[in-house]
Parts: sequence; structure tokens; C-alpha cells
Amino acid sequence: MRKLDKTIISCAVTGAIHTPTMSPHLPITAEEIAGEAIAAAEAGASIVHIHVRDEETGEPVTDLDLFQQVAETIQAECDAIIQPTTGGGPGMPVEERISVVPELEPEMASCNMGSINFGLYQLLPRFDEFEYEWERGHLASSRDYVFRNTFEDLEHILPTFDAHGTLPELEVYDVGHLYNAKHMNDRGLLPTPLHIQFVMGIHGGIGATSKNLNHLIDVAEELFGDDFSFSVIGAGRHEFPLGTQAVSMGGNVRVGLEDNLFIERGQLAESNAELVEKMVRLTHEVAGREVATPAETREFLGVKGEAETNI
Ligand code: KMH
Ligand code: ZN
Repeated sequence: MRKLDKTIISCAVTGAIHTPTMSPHLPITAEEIAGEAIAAAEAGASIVHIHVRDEETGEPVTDLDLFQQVAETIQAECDAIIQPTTGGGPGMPVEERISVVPELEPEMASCNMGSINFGLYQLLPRFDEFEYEWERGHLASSRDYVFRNTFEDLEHILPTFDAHGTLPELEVYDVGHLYNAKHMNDRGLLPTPLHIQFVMGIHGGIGATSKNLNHLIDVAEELFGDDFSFSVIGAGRHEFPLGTQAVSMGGNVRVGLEDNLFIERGQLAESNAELVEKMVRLTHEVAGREVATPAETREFLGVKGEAETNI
């Protein structure tokens, strides 16, 4: 496994999972999303993972103007690596999701390495009513939703990343997705070294346990030897325990309101920066490691630099 002597902290500021009723701190508008990303970078995040939302209702969208507006605002204020999603939101066709890569030609983007059931319906009982009409359907419809990333999709997605010089951050939700990555690597569609994000605790993906993280790392080492680095997303309450285990093992970590709304059990985080600050403290105090700067992160991941993007 490739290790940097410091820890790369990523921050996913809004995502497409959580809805406005779940937290008043979830950034919605382009200005709010960019502001949260800048503050997260100032708190120590060297990568900011970006989704965009309808500015009136907060519904996840793939609006390239909004992506461009968010990215330009962030780039003007900090040097964090801007990493747009190609996962989009529930039900978005792959063509729509991937369109952000030719548009922004970003240094990095998320690249989902396989299909899974992606359940959000289990969150419904927590809420009697919703601020916006779309929220209930967004959650309820996930009972019958498959987050689609077929081999044919990947045969289109991966060459698109390559054509625009965008490093794919491989979002791996289960062990089989590592074999998908190996298959694409064998076919010359996915060059090493890889940067793998183990996404743990999604309802439909691998469980967020310490043993499962160790297993994912073992399988990745079996398939890719030292030709990969990893980061971990622990969904919800798993964010900090699994993140701390990952960092202690020389891995990296993603935090943020996309994946977790709470700073402590039952206490909503008031900002993404608050989550980053907590992860910085855990990195220093528990794992005894320093946090990587954007420059150190760029050098380690081998991304192309801001000047080569279309932002
Ligand atoms: N939503 C996270 C569970 C993406 O946006 O492409 C994983 C993610 C994938 O962030
Ligand atoms: Zn995302």
C-alpha cells in the first residue's frame, strides 16, 4: 500500500443523501456549498468533494453552471483539490452524472466502481414531515433503487476520466468492487497507482466494521500489491471510529455532511469545518500523524494541478 507520511483529509460538504429537513446546516446554494468547502479547507481538508443542489429546494441536481460556479469560487479562495461527484443523485443517468468531467476537467472526481442497492428509506421513520415535497419520495423510492455502475458504464466512464486528465477516486462500496477495478486495470482502462475510497456503512454496501476495513485492505493488497493508496468513508456514526482506524494504519479519511450529520451522538454538526477540525484532532492526538497540505496531496496522488483544469 502506498503511504504518505501525512494524512490526507477529504471533506464532502453536501452530497445527495441527506435532505434539508435533516439538518439546517446542510449547504444548499452554490454560495453555501463553496463557502463550506473553503472553510473545510481552512480547517485542514486538502480535497473537497462537491455535489450541487437546486438552489430553491435543495434537491440534488447535475447543473454544470452550478458546478462551475462552486468550483470557481472555491478555487479563487483556496488551493484545495476540487473533486466533483460523478455519482450525482438517485436516479440520475450515467451520461448526466459523468458530464461534469468534460465540463470542469477537474484534477480528480469520484468514480463509483460498481452497482449497489443504496437504501435511504430506513431514515423515513425519523421524520414526521418534510420541508420540501421531494424529500419523502427521495427517501422512499430508494427501496427500489439500484445505484447503477455496470461494466458497460465503467467502459464509458473510465476513458472519459482518462481523456480529460482526471484522476478517478475509486468509490468502493463492497469487496466485489475491488475485483471490478482489477478487471478494468487488466483491460488497460484503469491505470495504477489507484486511489481507493472504501465507502463503508451504506445500506446496501459493506458494513462499517473494523474487520471489514482490514479485509478490504487485504483484498486490495492481494490485487494491487503496493500500487494503491486508500481513504475511508464511515457513514454516520462510523465516520470517526473508522476514520481514526484508517489514519492509524497509514490510510486517509473523508469526513463531511454528505456522509455524517453529527459531531457527537445526537448533536448535529454545525458545519463541515467542525467535522474536519475533529478529524484533525483525532489524527494528531490518536494516530500521532500530521495532516497533508494540498501541495503534498497533489504530489502524492500525482494530479495535474489547478492550471490544467477547465475551472
Ligand atoms: N455518497 C457517498 C456515499 C459520489 O458522490 O460519486 C459516496 C460518494 C460517491 O460520494
Ligand atoms: Zn458524493
